[in-house]
Amino acid sequence: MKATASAHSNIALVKYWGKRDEASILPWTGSLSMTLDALAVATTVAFDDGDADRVEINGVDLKGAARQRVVDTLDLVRAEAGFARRARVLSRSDFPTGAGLASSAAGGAALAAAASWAAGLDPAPEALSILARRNSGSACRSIHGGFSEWVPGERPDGTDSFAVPLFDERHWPELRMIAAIGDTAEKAVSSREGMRRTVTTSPFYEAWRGVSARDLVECRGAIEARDLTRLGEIAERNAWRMHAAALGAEPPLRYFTATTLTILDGMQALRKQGREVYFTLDAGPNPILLCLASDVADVTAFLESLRIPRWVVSGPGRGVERSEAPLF
Ligand code: 2P0
Repeated sequence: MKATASAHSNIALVKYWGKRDEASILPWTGSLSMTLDALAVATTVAFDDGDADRVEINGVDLKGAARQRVVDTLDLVRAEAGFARRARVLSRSDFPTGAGLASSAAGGAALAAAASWAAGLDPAPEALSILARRNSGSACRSIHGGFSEWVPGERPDGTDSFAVPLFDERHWPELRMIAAIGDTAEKAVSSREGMRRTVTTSPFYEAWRGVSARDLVECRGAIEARDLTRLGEIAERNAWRMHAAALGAEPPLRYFTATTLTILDGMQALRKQGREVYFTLDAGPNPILLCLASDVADVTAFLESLRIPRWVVSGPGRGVERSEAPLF
Protein backbone atom coordinates (compact mmCIF):
# COMPACT_ATOMS: atom_id res chain seq x y z
CA MET A 1 0.00 0.00 0.00
CA LYS A 2 2.66 2.43 -1.09
CA ALA A 3 3.02 4.59 -4.19
CA THR A 4 5.01 7.56 -5.42
CA ALA A 5 3.87 10.26 -7.81
CA SER A 6 5.63 13.18 -9.41
CA ALA A 7 3.81 16.29 -10.55
CA HIS A 8 4.80 19.64 -11.96
CA SER A 9 3.66 23.07 -11.02
CA ASN A 10 1.59 25.17 -13.37
CA ILE A 11 1.23 28.87 -14.07
CA ALA A 12 -2.10 30.25 -15.22
CA LEU A 13 -2.33 32.37 -18.36
CA VAL A 14 -5.99 33.03 -17.53
CA LYS A 15 -6.23 33.12 -13.75
CA TYR A 16 -8.37 31.42 -11.15
CA TRP A 17 -9.28 34.07 -8.60
CA GLY A 18 -12.29 33.54 -6.36
CA LYS A 19 -14.45 30.69 -5.13
CA ARG A 20 -18.19 30.16 -5.29
CA ASP A 21 -17.81 27.44 -2.65
CA GLU A 22 -14.90 27.63 -0.23
CA ALA A 23 -15.30 24.23 1.41
CA SER A 24 -15.31 22.25 -1.84
CA ILE A 25 -12.97 24.70 -3.66
CA LEU A 26 -15.29 25.56 -6.54
CA PRO A 27 -14.32 28.58 -8.65
CA TRP A 28 -16.48 31.31 -10.12
CA THR A 29 -14.53 31.28 -13.39
CA GLY A 30 -12.58 28.92 -15.64
CA SER A 31 -8.79 29.14 -15.86
CA LEU A 32 -6.06 27.97 -18.21
CA SER A 33 -2.46 27.14 -17.42
CA MET A 34 0.80 25.74 -18.68
CA THR A 35 2.35 22.88 -16.72
CA LEU A 36 6.04 23.62 -16.06
CA ASP A 37 8.75 21.05 -16.74
CA ALA A 38 11.25 22.66 -14.36
CA LEU A 39 9.28 22.78 -11.10
CA ALA A 40 8.51 19.33 -9.74
CA VAL A 41 7.23 17.72 -6.55
CA ALA A 42 7.61 14.03 -5.70
CA THR A 43 5.39 12.49 -3.04
CA THR A 44 5.35 9.00 -1.53
CA VAL A 45 2.32 7.80 0.41
CA ALA A 46 2.21 4.52 2.35
CA PHE A 47 -0.83 3.33 4.31
CA ASP A 48 0.29 1.34 7.34
CA ASP A 49 -0.62 0.36 10.92
CA GLY A 50 0.51 3.63 12.51
CA ASP A 51 -1.92 5.35 14.90
CA ALA A 52 -1.78 8.78 13.19
CA ASP A 53 -0.98 10.29 9.81
CA ARG A 54 2.61 11.54 9.57
CA VAL A 55 3.31 14.21 6.99
CA GLU A 56 6.76 15.49 6.10
CA ILE A 57 7.49 18.06 3.41
CA ASN A 58 11.07 18.98 2.53
CA GLY A 59 12.32 17.55 5.83
CA VAL A 60 9.78 19.36 8.04
CA ASP A 61 7.02 17.55 9.99
CA LEU A 62 3.80 19.38 9.20
CA LYS A 63 1.54 20.51 12.03
CA GLY A 64 -1.74 22.36 12.39
CA ALA A 65 -3.64 23.62 9.35
CA ALA A 66 -0.98 22.61 6.81
CA ARG A 67 -1.05 19.02 8.08
CA GLN A 68 -4.85 19.01 8.22
CA ARG A 69 -5.05 19.89 4.52
CA VAL A 70 -3.08 16.73 3.69
CA VAL A 71 -5.13 14.65 6.15
CA ASP A 72 -8.34 15.91 4.51
CA THR A 73 -7.15 14.57 1.14
CA LEU A 74 -6.12 11.26 2.74
CA ASP A 75 -9.61 11.06 4.33
CA LEU A 76 -11.27 11.44 0.92
CA VAL A 77 -9.12 8.62 -0.43
CA ARG A 78 -9.79 6.41 2.62
CA ALA A 79 -13.53 6.97 2.25
CA GLU A 80 -13.36 6.00 -1.42
CA ALA A 81 -11.20 2.94 -0.74
CA GLY A 82 -13.23 1.86 2.29
CA PHE A 83 -10.52 1.55 4.94
CA ALA A 84 -9.24 3.61 7.85
CA ARG A 85 -5.50 2.89 7.85
CA ARG A 86 -3.24 5.81 8.67
CA ALA A 87 -0.56 7.00 6.28
CA ARG A 88 2.98 8.19 6.10
CA VAL A 89 3.43 10.98 3.54
CA LEU A 90 6.78 12.30 2.44
CA SER A 91 7.11 15.01 -0.16
CA ARG A 92 10.03 16.81 -1.74
CA SER A 93 10.03 19.82 -4.04
CA ASP A 94 12.82 21.56 -5.89
CA PHE A 95 11.66 25.16 -5.67
CA PRO A 96 11.05 27.95 -3.14
CA THR A 97 7.63 27.79 -1.52
CA GLY A 98 5.51 30.88 -1.05
CA ALA A 99 7.27 32.76 -3.85
CA GLY A 100 4.30 32.81 -6.19
CA LEU A 101 5.48 29.68 -7.95
CA ALA A 102 2.40 27.62 -7.18
CA SER A 103 4.13 24.95 -5.11
CA SER A 104 0.66 24.01 -3.82
CA ALA A 105 -0.42 23.06 -7.34
CA ALA A 106 2.32 20.48 -7.82
CA GLY A 107 2.00 19.31 -4.20
CA GLY A 108 -1.76 18.81 -4.40
CA ALA A 109 -1.56 16.91 -7.67
CA ALA A 110 1.26 14.62 -6.48
CA LEU A 111 -0.53 13.95 -3.17
CA ALA A 112 -3.86 13.13 -4.84
CA ALA A 113 -2.19 10.66 -7.21
CA ALA A 114 0.19 9.02 -4.71
CA ALA A 115 -2.56 8.58 -2.09
CA SER A 116 -5.02 7.14 -4.62
CA TRP A 117 -2.51 4.71 -6.07
CA ALA A 118 -1.24 3.67 -2.61
CA ALA A 119 -4.86 2.87 -1.67
CA GLY A 120 -5.15 0.58 -4.69
CA LEU A 121 -7.44 2.99 -6.56
CA ASP A 122 -6.89 3.96 -10.16
CA PRO A 123 -9.09 7.03 -10.66
CA ALA A 124 -9.76 8.39 -14.15
CA PRO A 125 -8.08 11.76 -14.87
CA GLU A 126 -11.35 13.63 -14.11
CA ALA A 127 -11.68 12.05 -10.67
CA LEU A 128 -7.98 12.62 -9.93
CA SER A 129 -8.34 16.26 -10.97
CA ILE A 130 -11.34 16.66 -8.63
CA LEU A 131 -9.39 15.11 -5.73
CA ALA A 132 -6.44 17.43 -6.41
CA ARG A 133 -8.83 20.41 -6.66
CA ARG A 134 -10.19 19.68 -3.21
CA ASN A 135 -6.63 19.97 -1.84
CA SER A 136 -5.78 23.18 -3.67
CA GLY A 137 -7.74 24.63 -6.58
CA SER A 138 -4.88 25.16 -9.01
CA ALA A 139 -3.64 21.59 -8.35
CA CYS A 140 -6.46 20.23 -10.52
CA ARG A 141 -4.70 21.66 -13.59
CA SER A 142 -1.37 19.94 -12.81
CA ILE A 143 -2.89 16.52 -13.45
CA HIS A 144 -2.38 17.25 -17.14
CA GLY A 145 0.77 18.12 -19.05
CA GLY A 146 1.13 20.93 -21.57
CA PHE A 147 -1.87 23.26 -21.46
CA SER A 148 -4.73 22.51 -19.12
CA GLU A 149 -8.10 24.19 -18.58
CA TRP A 150 -10.09 24.06 -15.37
CA VAL A 151 -13.77 23.99 -16.30
CA PRO A 152 -15.54 25.72 -13.39
CA GLY A 153 -18.70 23.61 -13.48
CA GLU A 154 -22.10 24.57 -12.09
CA ARG A 155 -23.15 21.73 -9.81
CA PRO A 156 -23.07 22.39 -6.07
CA ASP A 157 -21.34 19.03 -5.47
CA GLY A 158 -18.38 19.92 -7.73
CA THR A 159 -18.58 16.78 -9.84
CA ASP A 160 -18.37 18.92 -13.02
CA SER A 161 -15.46 21.09 -11.81
CA PHE A 162 -12.16 19.62 -12.99
CA ALA A 163 -9.34 20.29 -15.44
CA VAL A 164 -9.30 18.97 -18.98
CA PRO A 165 -6.22 18.59 -21.17
CA LEU A 166 -6.17 21.15 -24.02
CA PHE A 167 -2.84 20.59 -25.79
CA ASP A 168 -0.13 18.27 -24.54
CA GLU A 169 3.50 19.18 -23.87
CA ARG A 170 4.52 18.49 -27.47
CA HIS A 171 2.14 21.07 -28.94
CA TRP A 172 4.37 24.12 -28.43
CA PRO A 173 7.76 22.90 -27.22
CA GLU A 174 9.49 26.25 -27.91
CA LEU A 175 7.37 28.22 -25.45
CA ARG A 176 9.15 29.21 -22.23
CA MET A 177 8.07 30.65 -18.91
CA ILE A 178 10.85 32.31 -16.93
CA ALA A 179 10.06 32.86 -13.27
CA ALA A 180 12.08 35.88 -12.17
CA ILE A 181 12.63 35.32 -8.46
CA GLY A 182 13.45 38.72 -7.04
CA ASP A 183 11.78 37.96 -3.72
CA THR A 184 11.44 34.61 -1.90
CA ALA A 185 9.67 35.87 1.22
CA GLU A 186 6.36 34.18 2.09
CA LYS A 187 3.56 36.46 0.98
CA ALA A 188 1.72 38.43 3.64
CA VAL A 189 -1.76 37.40 2.43
CA SER A 190 -2.28 33.87 1.11
CA SER A 191 -4.07 33.30 -2.20
CA ARG A 192 -6.87 31.67 -0.28
CA GLU A 193 -7.46 34.68 1.96
CA GLY A 194 -6.81 37.10 -0.93
CA MET A 195 -9.48 35.45 -3.07
CA ARG A 196 -11.97 35.46 -0.22
CA ARG A 197 -11.38 39.14 0.43
CA THR A 198 -11.65 40.01 -3.26
CA VAL A 199 -14.91 38.10 -3.74
CA THR A 200 -16.53 39.53 -0.63
CA THR A 201 -15.33 43.14 -0.75
CA SER A 202 -14.05 44.20 -4.18
CA PRO A 203 -16.53 46.16 -6.32
CA PHE A 204 -14.49 45.00 -9.33
CA TYR A 205 -15.09 41.29 -8.73
CA GLU A 206 -18.23 41.15 -10.89
CA ALA A 207 -16.29 42.75 -13.74
CA TRP A 208 -13.51 40.15 -13.35
CA ARG A 209 -16.03 37.35 -13.69
CA GLY A 210 -17.39 38.99 -16.83
CA VAL A 211 -14.10 39.41 -18.69
CA SER A 212 -12.60 36.12 -17.71
CA ALA A 213 -14.73 33.97 -20.03
CA ARG A 214 -13.71 36.03 -23.07
CA ASP A 215 -10.03 35.88 -22.11
CA LEU A 216 -10.33 32.09 -21.89
CA VAL A 217 -11.74 31.70 -25.40
CA GLU A 218 -9.06 33.96 -26.89
CA CYS A 219 -6.28 32.29 -24.92
CA ARG A 220 -7.26 28.87 -26.21
CA GLY A 221 -7.11 30.20 -29.78
CA ALA A 222 -3.71 31.84 -29.29
CA ILE A 223 -2.21 28.63 -27.92
CA GLU A 224 -3.76 26.55 -30.67
CA ALA A 225 -2.22 28.90 -33.26
CA ARG A 226 1.08 29.08 -31.31
CA ASP A 227 0.76 32.86 -31.54
CA LEU A 228 3.01 34.37 -28.87
CA THR A 229 2.05 37.97 -29.63
CA ARG A 230 -1.61 37.25 -29.02
CA LEU A 231 -0.95 34.99 -26.07
CA GLY A 232 1.23 37.66 -24.48
CA GLU A 233 -1.44 40.35 -24.85
CA ILE A 234 -4.10 38.11 -23.33
CA ALA A 235 -1.89 36.90 -20.46
CA GLU A 236 -0.83 40.44 -19.54
CA ARG A 237 -4.30 41.93 -19.58
CA ASN A 238 -5.72 38.95 -17.66
CA ALA A 239 -3.04 39.24 -14.97
CA TRP A 240 -3.63 42.99 -14.58
CA ARG A 241 -7.37 42.42 -14.38
CA MET A 242 -6.91 39.89 -11.58
CA HIS A 243 -4.67 42.34 -9.73
CA ALA A 244 -7.11 45.18 -10.40
CA ALA A 245 -9.89 43.17 -8.77
CA ALA A 246 -7.58 42.41 -5.82
CA LEU A 247 -6.54 46.08 -5.49
CA GLY A 248 -10.22 46.93 -5.11
CA ALA A 249 -10.60 44.74 -2.02
CA GLU A 250 -10.98 46.13 1.51
CA PRO A 251 -8.30 46.35 2.76
CA PRO A 252 -6.61 46.42 -0.67
CA LEU A 253 -4.41 43.54 -1.82
CA ARG A 254 -1.25 44.65 -3.55
CA TYR A 255 0.93 41.66 -4.37
CA PHE A 256 3.46 43.40 -6.62
CA THR A 257 6.46 45.37 -5.36
CA ALA A 258 8.84 48.01 -6.69
CA THR A 259 11.06 45.16 -7.94
CA THR A 260 8.13 43.66 -9.86
CA LEU A 261 7.55 46.97 -11.65
CA THR A 262 11.27 47.44 -12.37
CA ILE A 263 11.29 44.06 -14.11
CA LEU A 264 8.13 44.88 -16.09
CA ASP A 265 9.48 48.28 -17.18
CA GLY A 266 12.73 46.67 -18.32
CA MET A 267 10.79 43.97 -20.14
CA GLN A 268 8.86 46.60 -22.04
CA ALA A 269 12.12 48.25 -23.09
CA LEU A 270 13.36 44.86 -24.28
CA ARG A 271 10.18 44.47 -26.30
CA LYS A 272 10.77 47.83 -27.97
CA GLN A 273 14.13 46.45 -29.09
CA GLY A 274 12.31 43.67 -30.90
CA ARG A 275 12.34 40.86 -28.32
CA GLU A 276 8.99 39.11 -28.00
CA VAL A 277 8.70 38.90 -24.24
CA TYR A 278 5.53 39.16 -22.14
CA PHE A 279 4.58 38.47 -18.54
CA THR A 280 2.02 37.07 -16.20
CA LEU A 281 1.87 37.69 -12.45
CA ASP A 282 0.36 35.46 -9.77
CA ALA A 283 -0.54 36.42 -6.21
CA GLY A 284 3.04 37.32 -5.41
CA PRO A 285 5.80 39.72 -6.43
CA ASN A 286 7.65 37.52 -8.94
CA PRO A 287 6.68 37.98 -12.59
CA ILE A 288 6.74 35.03 -14.94
CA LEU A 289 8.10 36.08 -18.33
CA LEU A 290 6.87 34.43 -21.52
CA CYS A 291 9.09 34.07 -24.57
CA LEU A 292 10.37 31.54 -27.07
CA ALA A 293 13.39 29.32 -26.41
CA SER A 294 15.43 31.34 -28.92
CA ASP A 295 15.07 34.47 -26.74
CA VAL A 296 15.81 32.90 -23.34
CA ALA A 297 19.49 33.92 -23.33
CA ASP A 298 18.62 37.56 -24.00
CA VAL A 299 15.85 37.60 -21.39
CA THR A 300 18.01 36.04 -18.68
CA ALA A 301 20.88 38.44 -19.54
CA PHE A 302 18.37 41.23 -19.00
CA LEU A 303 17.39 39.79 -15.58
CA GLU A 304 21.07 39.54 -14.69
CA SER A 305 21.54 43.20 -15.63
CA LEU A 306 18.80 44.05 -13.09
CA ARG A 307 20.61 41.94 -10.46
CA ILE A 308 17.64 39.60 -10.07
CA PRO A 309 19.27 36.85 -7.97
CA ARG A 310 17.50 33.81 -9.41
CA TRP A 311 15.29 32.64 -12.18
CA VAL A 312 13.80 29.35 -13.35
CA VAL A 313 13.27 28.60 -17.03
CA SER A 314 10.51 26.12 -17.89
CA GLY A 315 9.07 24.63 -21.02
CA PRO A 316 5.75 22.80 -21.15
CA GLY A 317 5.95 19.88 -18.72
CA ARG A 318 4.31 16.51 -18.32
CA GLY A 319 1.26 15.73 -16.23
CA VAL A 320 1.21 13.68 -13.06
CA GLU A 321 3.10 10.38 -13.29
CA ARG A 322 3.79 7.28 -11.28
CA SER A 323 7.38 7.12 -10.10
CA GLU A 324 9.37 3.98 -9.32
CA ALA A 325 11.67 5.88 -6.95
CA PRO A 326 9.98 5.93 -3.50
CA LEU A 327 11.18 8.61 -1.06
CA PHE A 328 11.23 6.09 1.84
C1 2P0 B 1 -4.02 30.53 -10.54
N1 2P0 B 1 -3.61 31.35 -8.22
O1 2P0 B 1 -4.89 30.44 -11.41
C2 2P0 B 1 -4.21 31.63 -9.50
C3 2P0 B 1 -3.63 32.91 -9.95
C4 2P0 B 1 -2.84 32.46 -7.75
C5 2P0 B 1 -3.04 33.54 -8.72
O2 2P0 B 1 -4.53 29.36 -8.01
O3 2P0 B 1 -7.35 28.24 -2.12
O4 2P0 B 1 -3.28 27.77 -4.06
O5 2P0 B 1 -5.91 26.26 -2.56
O6 2P0 B 1 -7.70 26.90 -4.17
O7 2P0 B 1 -4.86 27.16 -5.94
C6 2P0 B 1 -3.36 30.06 -6.15
O8 2P0 B 1 -4.37 29.57 -5.37
O9 2P0 B 1 -5.72 28.36 -3.89
C7 2P0 B 1 -3.87 30.25 -7.52
P1 2P0 B 1 -6.73 27.38 -3.17
P2 2P0 B 1 -4.50 28.07 -4.85
O10 2P0 B 1 -2.99 29.82 -10.55
